[in-house]
Amino acid sequence: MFARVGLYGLCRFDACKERIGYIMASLTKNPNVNAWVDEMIALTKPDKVVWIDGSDEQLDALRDEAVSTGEMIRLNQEELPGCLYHRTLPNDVARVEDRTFICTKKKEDAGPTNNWCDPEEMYAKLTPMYDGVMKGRTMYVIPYSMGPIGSPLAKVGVEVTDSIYVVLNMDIMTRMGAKAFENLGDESDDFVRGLHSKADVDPENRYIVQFPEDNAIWSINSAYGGNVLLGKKCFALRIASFQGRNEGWMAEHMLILGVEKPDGEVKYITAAFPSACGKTNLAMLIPPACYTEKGYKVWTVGDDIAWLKPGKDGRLYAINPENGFFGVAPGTNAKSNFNALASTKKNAIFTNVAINNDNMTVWWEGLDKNPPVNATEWKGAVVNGPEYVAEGNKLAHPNSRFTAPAENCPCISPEFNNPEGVPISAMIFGGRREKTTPLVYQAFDWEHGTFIGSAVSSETTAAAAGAVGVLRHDPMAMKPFCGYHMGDYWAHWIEMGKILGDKAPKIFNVNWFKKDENGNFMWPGFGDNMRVLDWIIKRCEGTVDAQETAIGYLPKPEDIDLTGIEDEITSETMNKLLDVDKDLWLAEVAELREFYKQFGDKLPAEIKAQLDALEARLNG
Ligand code: OXD
Ligand code: MN
Repeated sequence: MFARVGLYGLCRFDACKERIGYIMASLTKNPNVNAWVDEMIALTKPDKVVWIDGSDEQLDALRDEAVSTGEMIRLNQEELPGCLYHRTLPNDVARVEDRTFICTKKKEDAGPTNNWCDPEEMYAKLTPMYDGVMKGRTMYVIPYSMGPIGSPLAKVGVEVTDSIYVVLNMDIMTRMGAKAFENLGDESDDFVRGLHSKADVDPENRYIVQFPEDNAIWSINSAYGGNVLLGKKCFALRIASFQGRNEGWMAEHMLILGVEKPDGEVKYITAAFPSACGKTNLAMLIPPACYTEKGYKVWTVGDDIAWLKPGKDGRLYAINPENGFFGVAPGTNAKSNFNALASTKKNAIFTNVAINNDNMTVWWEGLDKNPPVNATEWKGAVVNGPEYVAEGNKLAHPNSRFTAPAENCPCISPEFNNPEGVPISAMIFGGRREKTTPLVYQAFDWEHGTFIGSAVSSETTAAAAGAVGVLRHDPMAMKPFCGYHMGDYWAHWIEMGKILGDKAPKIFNVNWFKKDENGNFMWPGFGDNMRVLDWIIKRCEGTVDAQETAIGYLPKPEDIDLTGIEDEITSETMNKLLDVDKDLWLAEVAELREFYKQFGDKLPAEIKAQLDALEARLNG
């Protein structure tokens, strides 16, 4: 069934050699990889080990196996060719921040925003849990590259897992298979070691643990994407942010998009918003007619993660380390995000959405107004969709997901695979804020922009377990993802600004979610966000003026192009969207002062000075 099956000659553990009947031969001569995989085999004791070479033949066999065991369901192959469905346990539907740890030797290196445990203690706690956990199961050894193969910014990981779902998702989300070892070579030890077992999917013993000093990730008792696709949050953000600090680059929770102007020039922008605040939508935006008619176009480079490094010309360049999108399904429709929906039409995996049993297609809240009558809801019960919804139930879990190959995306950037990345002109921060934060404003300079990033807060969503709608601080949208002390992270940002000097991208803050006194959103969002991007680009080019306020540079109302939506956005609404309310901002300053206290001595003096300066300007 598999491409290469044979006796595994490299196993250095006699006990495991005896017990394991057959194992696929290792795909690499790299002794560091082989020694580590041997160690993981000895620990978890799988019945069988399969190295993932990434061939179609092998992946097809795995798909068939997952379908035959019921782990996955094959969807309508005419309407959704190559698409599969998977459902996780109801207790396992989101990232679990309270069970996510950064294990550095010194507690202060993890900082107050991370759960910390001494690495020795954590290894001692987890090792017995992994001991023999793969007995009766197959271990899949997944080599993968984060970033285009051959890119100087790319990095290699190896994940061992007992889940075919993980293998098939990693195939979409990363450059997976033997080719990843080409990047690593036969000697290097520079790869991230990821150990995953779904074990019993026991929430009480669920752990998502990063050991940044060991380049290692251990995840157990979960099968939900954000906890188990170890290339994504665990590696490309938590471990990579730690690596980036040591190596002079940045790993950020940011989308990357290119705006092509009528003259053909493309300006690249990154944006950091907390989970489920519309990064995928902004990354794939379709501009309103008044822009497309002039020849504007938006290209997607990434929707979730950016790795950024100064290039030879001194500018900041970004790659998307991922190869696909792990997007939130509910709310995605032809109007909100045509391109994301189009990306899910082939070779995609759907997790925890609803199934239309009549034609084996998928449905979620916000897809359209017609829930399927003969539906299977996300937990697996067959229900009458319209009645079920009318009773106030959700057919799809609010954090249900699609995993879709980037190459499916109609607006994927021609630079997506460029190993050098794309040069960044602007970086945007934002969150969901009903009040206080205006539609858009620009930082005075990089240091002020770093302060603005450190002050990001947002009303919570369903992407992480816990209450929804509560305001929480989420600096740079990295609170759940920064692999080291947040104060050191801000210092690294300030340091990067010094290196970039006047070539640094300009920094902005946006808020698509401001509400009026009746609780209605004032800004239409989605494609209309192009109007804000346009102002941002003009600011980068120095072709539009701004009003200097206490919080930064704000647009003059007439400089946001409202062609086609003048009726919706009256000048009164625009004034409210751009309002800077002194009292609300002074309350924000007081609240930030409290928030920063936890960082103690590690709060960079520059951030403190920015806060003081903001207060003085507000009072001035
Ligand atoms: C995600 C998240 O899945 O941020 O991207 O939670
Ligand atoms: Mn994310």
